Parts: sequence; C-alpha cells; structure tokens
Amino acid sequence: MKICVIGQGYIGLPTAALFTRNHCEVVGVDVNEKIIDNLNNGIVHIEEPGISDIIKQSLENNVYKASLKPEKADAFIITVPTPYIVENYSCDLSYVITACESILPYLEKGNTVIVESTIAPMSTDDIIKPIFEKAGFTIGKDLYLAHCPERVLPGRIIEELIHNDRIIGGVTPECSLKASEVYGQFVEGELMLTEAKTAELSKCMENTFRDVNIALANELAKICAEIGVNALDVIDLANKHPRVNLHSPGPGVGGHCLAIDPYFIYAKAPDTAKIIKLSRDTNNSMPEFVCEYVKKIVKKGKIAVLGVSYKGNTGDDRESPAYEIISRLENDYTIAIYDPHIENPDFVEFSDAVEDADLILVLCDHDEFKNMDYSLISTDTPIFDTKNVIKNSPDEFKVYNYGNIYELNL
Ligand code: SAJ
Repeated sequence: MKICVIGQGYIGLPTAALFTRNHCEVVGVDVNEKIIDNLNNGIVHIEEPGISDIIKQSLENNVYKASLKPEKADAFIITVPTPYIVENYSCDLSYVITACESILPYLEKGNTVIVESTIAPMSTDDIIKPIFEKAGFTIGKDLYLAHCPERVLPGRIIEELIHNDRIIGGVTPECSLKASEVYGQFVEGELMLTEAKTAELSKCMENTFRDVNIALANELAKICAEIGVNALDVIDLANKHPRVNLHSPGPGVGGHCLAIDPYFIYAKAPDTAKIIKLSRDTNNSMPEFVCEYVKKIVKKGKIAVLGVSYKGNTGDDRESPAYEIISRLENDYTIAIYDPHIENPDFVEFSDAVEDADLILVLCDHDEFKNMDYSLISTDTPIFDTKNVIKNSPDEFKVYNYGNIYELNL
C-alpha cells in the first residue's frame, strides 16, 4: 500500500514511520522546505524516541521520502494543525482545507482519505466532504473519507500509535471499512468503526472530560482556601472510594488539547454546553487565583518562577498558564524564570533564580523540582508549590500548596 501523509509533525511523522516499518511505501509531505530537506537526509526534527532510527532505515530501504508535494497513493492521511479562532473559539480548519485541496490533483477513484487532525463535530460532513464532492467524487462509492483522531502521549507516541484502540469514523460504513484497512497495516489495538461525527465528538469529549474534571479539582482548591480545609487531603481521601477519581488542582490548564478542544464543542452549541464553558472559565481563572495568593505571601520583591512548561518533564509551553501568571505579576515584582526543559535566553539558571528570591513559585511538576538543591535557597524564602510536586523539603522551609493556603486567610 502506498500512503501519502500530509503534515510531518508530532503525529504525521511517527505515523509515516510506522507505515514504512509495515511494508508500506510512504511520501511524507510538509510545507516546510527545511524539514523536508532534513528528513530526506535522515535528520528528524521532533524529539520522540524511536522515530529517527525508523526514518533512517526507511530511507535506506527506499520506502520513505519527504516531499513538498503530494503524490498519487492508495491512501492520504491528513495530520496538520487545527488551532482555534480567538474571536469565537471555533475550530480553524484552514490548514485541513488547504491540505485536502492539495491532494485533489493526485486523487484517483478507490482512494481513501483520512483526516487525523482534531476537528470540531460535523466538520467532516459539512466542510471536508464537499471539497471532494465538488471535485467529482462520490463519497463511499469511489472515494472513501474518514475522520480517525489520534490519541497519544508525547514520549510514547510509537508505542501508543501501535497499541492504543483507535476510533475510525467513516462518512459511510464503506469509508470506515476502507480506513480500517489502512490502520490495520500497523495498529494492534482495536479498530472501532463509527460515523465521522461521532469520532469527532468522541475525541473532543476525551479532552473535555479531563478539562471538566480538572476544573472540579480547581474549584475544590478555591473552596478549601475559602473555608479552611486541606484540599489535597480531601482529594486523597475521596479517591479511596473505588468509583471516585478527583483530578489534581494546579495553576491552570495548558497544552494544545485540553485548553482548546472543549471550545470546539462549545462553539457548536454555545447555549447548551454550559458545564463545558464554565469548566474552561474555571481553569482559565486559576492564574488570577494563584496571583491573589502570591500577593498574600509576599507584597514585593523577587519571585523565582520554577517551570513554565504546560506539562511536567516536557519542554512544551503552548498555552501554558505560567505565562499569564508571570504577566500578571511582572509589574509588581522582579521575576526570574528557571525551566530546565526550555531553552530561552531570558531564563536563568536555578541558582540565579533562587538567589535573594522573596518567593519561590513552582508552576510545573518537572521531576527536577522534587529534589531541589535547598542549600541554594534561603530558609527565609517561602515556597508556593501550585503543582504539589515538592515532597521532601527540609523542615525549616515554609511550603504553601493547595493543602494549606487557607492559612493565609486566617
Ligand atoms: N492538569 C491538571 N490537573 C490534572 C491533570 C492535568 O491541572 O489532574 C493540567 C496539566 O498540568 C496540563 C493540562 O492539564 O496543563 C493538560 O495535561 P494532560 O496531560 O491532561 O493533557 P495533554 O493535553 O498533554 O494530552 C491530552 C491527552 N488526553 C487525555 O488524557 C484525554 C492525550 O491522551 C491526548 O493525546 C492529547 O490530549 C491530544 O492530543 O488530544
């Protein structure tokens, strides 16, 4: 089977790599000329275990090539970004539409087209399908169209692409069958056949489920701060119930999935998606809440911010709530940022960040913060750990977290 994968990013490249390892020929298409040149020379631009070796081997075996242009193939897989439109939170399909249009000259009867990018419910039926119909194809008869969202954890992408169950949402049942034949080349998890709109909403709801649950945990943290209860103990104890799984409060929700996908649903049904919107608002309110308590701990001086990634042990700071917290504080305080996973000329080393600091503000659960070098920190400097990552601080340090910030109101 020959496959053309449009978009050679975090999902497209590993997907392309796995097809080549399973006896398929792959053309990986991207608009970025440098990425294409590098890939054709075996230089991989994403940091993900295993990919580089597979791509090098596939280049040697002549089963992979990167290109600025699509080619004729049996199946086309679209893995391009879908940002959200800031004014109305709806899903920006422009890259997906451009990608669909770019393959039109190469499409032949009997081909399968799969959109993997996360898209708002109804996008396949209302917007993507007409692109191919206008070009003369009859979906389900001579062209097979499906939405098959990815679900992977960075750092484990290869493993999860192979083993995770996969939603296959065809525009017609024939489309689902054809798309499942494509993924059957390497997926060992279950291929769950459904309609495109169900697949779209399932993907958005997976991330919405987490966002809503995190909002509940964040609301609990606020309630506990107000009424004087240890929120972290409440969560630990409630979670001993076999059917309860309270999530963890934090400084807000970042990343390119949880902080965005719920809006795709909200934008489709704004009068009805009340819990979803309120959860987004609650999570978006956390930076302000963190700053309110920072001000209760220290009125002025230097704050050492530890960690600005949206997620622990990654260098990914997309939509990170840390940046809103910093911009809310920087007028009143001197801010020194340390993040061992992000290279930024404005950031400083740990020792420089904590030296003479009036507050250490932990905004990310990188492993490095579990065991910090406390000898570099003055025992007079309070620590506010918004991710509950610090477990073994020496007794002489005052550590605030969502378990005890209510003390600041007493
Ligand atoms: N967070 C909390 N409290 C928690 C859990 C997370 O505040 O209890 C915060 C994190 O600090 C982070 C944000 O939420 O800022 C998102 O982190 P995450 O690890 O929950 O999610 P993502 O965005 O990295 O990855 C999600 C995953 N989806 C689900 O778990 C349902 C992943 O499986 C998907 O592949 C990915 O979105 C995606 O591509 O959609």
